[in-house]
Amino acid sequence: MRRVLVSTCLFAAACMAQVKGESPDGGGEDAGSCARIRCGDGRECRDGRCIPIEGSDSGAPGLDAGETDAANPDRCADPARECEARQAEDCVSACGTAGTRSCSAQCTWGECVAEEEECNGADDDCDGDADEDFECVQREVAACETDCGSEGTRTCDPRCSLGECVAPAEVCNGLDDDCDGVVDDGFPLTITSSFAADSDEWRLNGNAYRNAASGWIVLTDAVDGQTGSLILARPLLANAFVASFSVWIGGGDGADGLVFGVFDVDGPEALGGGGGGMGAFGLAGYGVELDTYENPDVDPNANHVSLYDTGATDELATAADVPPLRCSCWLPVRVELDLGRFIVTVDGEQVLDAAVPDFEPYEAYLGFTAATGGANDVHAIDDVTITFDDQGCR
Ligand SMILES: [Ca+2]
Ligand SMILES: [Ca+2]
Ligand SMILES: [Ca+2]
Ligand SMILES: [Ca+2]
Repeated sequence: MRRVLVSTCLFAAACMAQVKGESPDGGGEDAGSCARIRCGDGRECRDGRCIPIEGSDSGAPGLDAGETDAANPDRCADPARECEARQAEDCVSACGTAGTRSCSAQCTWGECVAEEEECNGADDDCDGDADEDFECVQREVAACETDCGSEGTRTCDPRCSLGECVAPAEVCNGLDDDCDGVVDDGFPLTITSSFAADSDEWRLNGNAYRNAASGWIVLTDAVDGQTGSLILARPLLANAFVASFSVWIGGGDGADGLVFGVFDVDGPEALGGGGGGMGAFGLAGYGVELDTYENPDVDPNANHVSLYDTGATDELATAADVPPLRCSCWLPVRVELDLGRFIVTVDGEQVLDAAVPDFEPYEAYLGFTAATGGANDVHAIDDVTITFDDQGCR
């Protein structure tokens, strides 16, 4: 009964008086009730206030008795009004961010007000700048100068605080980019050769040739008086490396042996003296010999490994008890150089660990030499891998 009355005489004070059963002249405690305005959708006027109708889902704040009424009764009473006074709602701001708008006293929506700036990489408050109230724009990366003067990068963290200036990776430019105190360092290099095809990476000298059918390098055949070498075509800094390769020695009557050299020479045409010189004699530098012929007064036996000065042929260290070198098989050999210290492994067995006194790294031509004399063997090389930790800019 009450709702029927409200719906048929919405805006008249007299009608409200009917509802409340009081005098239609608007006097007494009824004065200023919500009878003169229309409560919003889902609301009804009760005891002078607009309150939600029971069961309605409208939560919009309403209008107290006497408000808006005086300010603009016509507009707020208009069924086409935009909103209820004091109402507020979410909206999309002019720059597309979330905002809020409030209903004016004239029951029209006010401007959508953007939220305050937050640290989120976006321009929340529509002033054209993102995260301008913070130290930096979230996750933005900016250039900075590192402690060593190179150009680094600095990333704005999730809390809009500037992170550390991070140095870049080292590049070849004559500068210490990564601030480790060394210019143009940290360039590893690996050389891998299977000799399956001709390559300019290595130079063949003397009697050496590539066995094209089999894909390996023959330094000497089992023929007396041969000398051959296989030398990397470019010089590399002999500082620290690991070289692994396979050697094949046999097929003849046993001479003279094979050398892995770190030659301090002018070019890849290096080829030293034959016979007991094993193709390395006279070439400056250091080498590891696999010696298969006992030269009287010089060698301990016909199956030994030595570290020696190839220029002076002085043996610096010798291992006389080593696996058979003339096995007519592919024998794996590993030579590790670490600033003058040579560690040699033959067929999985470490045979030598010796240092060159006062070693200083030098630009070296790495390679292999071998020779025959009055006796001979096939000396062959295959599957070479040489790994350097750091070769600088090359
Ligand atoms: Ca902003
Ligand atoms: Ca922001
Ligand atoms: Ca550096
Ligand atoms: Ca650099």
